[in-house]
Amino acid sequence: MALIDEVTLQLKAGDGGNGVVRWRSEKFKPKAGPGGGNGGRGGDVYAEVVSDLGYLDYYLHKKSFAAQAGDPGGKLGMEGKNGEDIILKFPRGSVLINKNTGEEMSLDTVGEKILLLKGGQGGLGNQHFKSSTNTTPMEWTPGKPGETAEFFVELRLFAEIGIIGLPSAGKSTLLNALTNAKSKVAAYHFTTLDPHLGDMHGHILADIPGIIEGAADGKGLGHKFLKHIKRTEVLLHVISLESEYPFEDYNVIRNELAAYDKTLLDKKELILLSKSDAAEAQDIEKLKDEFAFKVDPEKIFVMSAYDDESIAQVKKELIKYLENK
Ligand SMILES: Nc1nc2c(ncn2[C@@H]2O[C@H](COP(=O)(O)OP(=O)(O)O)[C@@H](O)[C@H]2O)c(=O)[nH]1
Ligand SMILES: [Mg+2]
Repeated sequence: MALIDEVTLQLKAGDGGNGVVRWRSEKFKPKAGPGGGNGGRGGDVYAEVVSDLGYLDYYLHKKSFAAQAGDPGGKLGMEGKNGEDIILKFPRGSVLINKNTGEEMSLDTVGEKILLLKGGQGGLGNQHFKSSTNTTPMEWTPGKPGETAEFFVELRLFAEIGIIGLPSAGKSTLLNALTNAKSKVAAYHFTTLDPHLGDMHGHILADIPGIIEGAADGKGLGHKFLKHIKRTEVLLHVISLESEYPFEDYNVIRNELAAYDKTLLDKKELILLSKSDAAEAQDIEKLKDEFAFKVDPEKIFVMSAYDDESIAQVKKELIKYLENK
């Protein structure tokens, strides 16, 4: 599932129906009195917050939506039917900006419904204008137009953990192992063109691909992804034990973070040494000791995607860490 993280939508609430001029009729008296009804109200446009983080995909092809207009008034004083509302769904974590008014709304609570645009009032029919001095009113008013606006929607990832590391370190594999996500895994670089999210018992993890040497200067797709990291609380740095120089790999990524934004280095940092099946136990211990100069030992994890027990262990430790931090 590719995650679409921003979209611009053209939205319109329904116009109010027009008021009308109608006459009640009696025998031999065609204009027995005014009977033109008021127009119906136009439908409103609402946003509803859903938990499906991939929901912005829905707006990939259709970007303009309009609520129904109100019907014109009827005869015998009948009011026109109101237009139907439309409800557009957006994932939790979306921020909607009404580009006409500048108003910004954060959609944070699943199930919440927010009014985006109000439908127009219906116009008045000639019956409304009847009075003792005006028994055959010809007046009517048109319905008011529904509000219309362009909305910029941005999904701000509320991932608690951003998974970072060099290409092929095993980030996607880790995300898939720990969560319900189905991130593409492959033996070549840049398989992941969008950040992928997964849910680990209520904790959202994001696979942040594309950080390579030079990413902060716009090399590769790095920039696009670095901005996502700003929003995550904890960085889980994946380092492959297959690598000849794991410590250098670590520094390459740390340097890119710093070059992009120094404050990224202040984020809570966890280290995961991946592909433990590809290394000797004593080498792993040695490396752990080296990393212990940088990070608390209890924040260094070791895992092999081929070892279910190590996956379960990492999952348990991560959840414990997240719940106590
Ligand atoms: N031997 C071994 N290979 C792994 C392990 N985890 C991932 N890989 C392989 O490493 C390659 C890159 O993994 P991927 O998850 O796509 O890395 P990413 O680029 O960081 O997302 C793939 O061929 C995976 O099958 C592991 O624990 N052990
Ligand atoms: Mg990947």
